[in-house]
Amino acid sequence: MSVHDQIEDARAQALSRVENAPDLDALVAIEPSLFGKKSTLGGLKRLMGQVDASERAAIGKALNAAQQAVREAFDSVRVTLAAEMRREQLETERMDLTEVPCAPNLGHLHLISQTTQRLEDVFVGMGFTVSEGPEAETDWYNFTALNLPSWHPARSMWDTLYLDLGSGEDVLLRTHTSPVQVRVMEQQRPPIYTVCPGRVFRRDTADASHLPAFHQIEGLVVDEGITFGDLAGTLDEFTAAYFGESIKSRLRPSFFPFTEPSAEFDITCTICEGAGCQTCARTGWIELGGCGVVHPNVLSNVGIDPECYSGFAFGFGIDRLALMRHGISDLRDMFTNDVRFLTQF
Ligand code: FA5
Repeated sequence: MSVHDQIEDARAQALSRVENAPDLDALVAIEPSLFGKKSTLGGLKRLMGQVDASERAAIGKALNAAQQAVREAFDSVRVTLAAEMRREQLETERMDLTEVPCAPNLGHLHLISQTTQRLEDVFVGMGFTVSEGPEAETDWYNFTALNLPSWHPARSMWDTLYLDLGSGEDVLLRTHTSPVQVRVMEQQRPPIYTVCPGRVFRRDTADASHLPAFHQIEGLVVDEGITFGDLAGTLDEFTAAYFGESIKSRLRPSFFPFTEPSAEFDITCTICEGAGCQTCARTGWIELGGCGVVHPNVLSNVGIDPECYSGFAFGFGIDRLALMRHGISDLRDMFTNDVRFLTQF
């Protein structure tokens, strides 16, 4: 075959490969084999040295023309394939912004809010109302009115965070929900049956069962002839309604300046089922709250006659209630905001 025929053949083959490239990626992949040194036309160029000198100019011209024709075809096909690819992309990746996806990834109430609502439901079902009070409190409501005058050593039971407001250490972040009791009794006369949920603050180091900012629900009953037996019965009812019949609870003698007698309310640790673990400090029990018969001094401080009325009060940790109900082993998990944890509830 003459050199001219070989050039023509190589040109036709190259053009055919260009025109039959199925997409842009395939076209770009064959580029080196069309124009590189190892391409057929490149190989023919290397034969130029062996061609008769009289023919060299004509063959060189034919080779250049063939290469140029292949390059022009290549560039034109590349533009067409790129436009095609862009059109396909626009078609497949098109977003219809006029339509809202049918299952948007909605958030939901935090476990603590859900728990608070459930607790409120349980107590409302038992005839209680729901009351609220401020998180920044005065010394009077958080301590003094609760039978804890400034010199009382039991103030050290609560590691208090004071706010740089008012005079001296008068304004603080409430250390418990008990100040709401005082506010309710100031505004309402007995009979009082109320629960007061809310956030409280202490200088406590965070661990599996402690947080520096946590939640409590306070309960307060003031009426004629209320006794410790009413308290015990109410807590039994509550435990069965909230945890189910299988969970055991107990009352342990304790001390709170605003109740007399006072008790600590514990339930079987649901993590280890009583065997002892890190969450229950190896005791098998978890302390959920304190309770007792309202001290006569507290009633007198708000102008309720302790000779006519008596009452009981309790204050439970909501975070610990949620921990026990859902078998969570570490309170800190609730507030690290890991979506994998939060979406489970
Ligand atoms: C009180 O705060 C009393 N006001 C409770 C009370 C109310 C007693 C009415 C009598 C009458 P105490 O400091 O024990 O008590 O806290 C009550 C509950 O809050 C604890 O049992 C526990 O469940 C929870 N709690 C206490 N500290 C923390 C903390 N750092 N993190 C999470 N929960 C806590």
